Amino acid sequence: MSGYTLYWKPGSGSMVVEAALLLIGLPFDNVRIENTAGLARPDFLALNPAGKVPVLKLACGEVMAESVAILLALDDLFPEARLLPPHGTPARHKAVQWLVFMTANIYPDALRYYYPERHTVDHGNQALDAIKHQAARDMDHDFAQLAGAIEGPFLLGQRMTIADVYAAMLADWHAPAMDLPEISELSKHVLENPTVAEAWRHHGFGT
Ligand SMILES: N[C@@H](CCC(=O)N[C@@H](CS)C(=O)NCC(=O)O)C(=O)O
Repeated sequence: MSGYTLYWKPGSGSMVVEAALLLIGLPFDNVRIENTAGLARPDFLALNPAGKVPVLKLACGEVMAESVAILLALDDLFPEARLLPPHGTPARHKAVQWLVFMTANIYPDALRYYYPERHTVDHGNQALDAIKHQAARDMDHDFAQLAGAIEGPFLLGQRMTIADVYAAMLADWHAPAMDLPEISELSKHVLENPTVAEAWRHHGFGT
């Protein structure tokens, strides 16, 4: 084994980290966490006090959380896998810009949509529906911006990067995004990659 360990949960954002590890060709151990109770256990909180996946333990023993930070670290460590374009290029800057956009906007919007009760002290149906409604509207707005930046079929044109896998993952959480031709085309091309498709299936996406 390479000494890498991925802590993951089905249906979660750990999918993109698993896809990155597979694209690099790096063997890794899996620690599957079933539910929120598993994320709240002291041994997991010792790894990530936020109680969230993905978490990746690196070979040197370093433990990382935050999906985009993990992807950037993997790209630094394994540049030959070309998860992202080379440092110092406009293409890389664009990919990183949109990765940050997605993790800072679409990902939290999706969490608000799926877990509205975590975002209000009022757990009445009306309050929860209002949160979900606004989160869905925000995702529509965010995906429209992302779609406008896609060169086609991938964000940067002909070559897939890990930013495309990230976008496809988030689009799977928000079905209306697929009404945008740029997003549905990107997702279709991402899933044509058998390595990404393996992580997708393993995480129970698209079911
Ligand atoms: N900003 C974090 C968000 C991670 C996150 O919120 N992960 C979710 C799963 S998609 C989680 O673990 N939530 C805790 C829970 O389900 O209780 C990242 O990009 O890694």
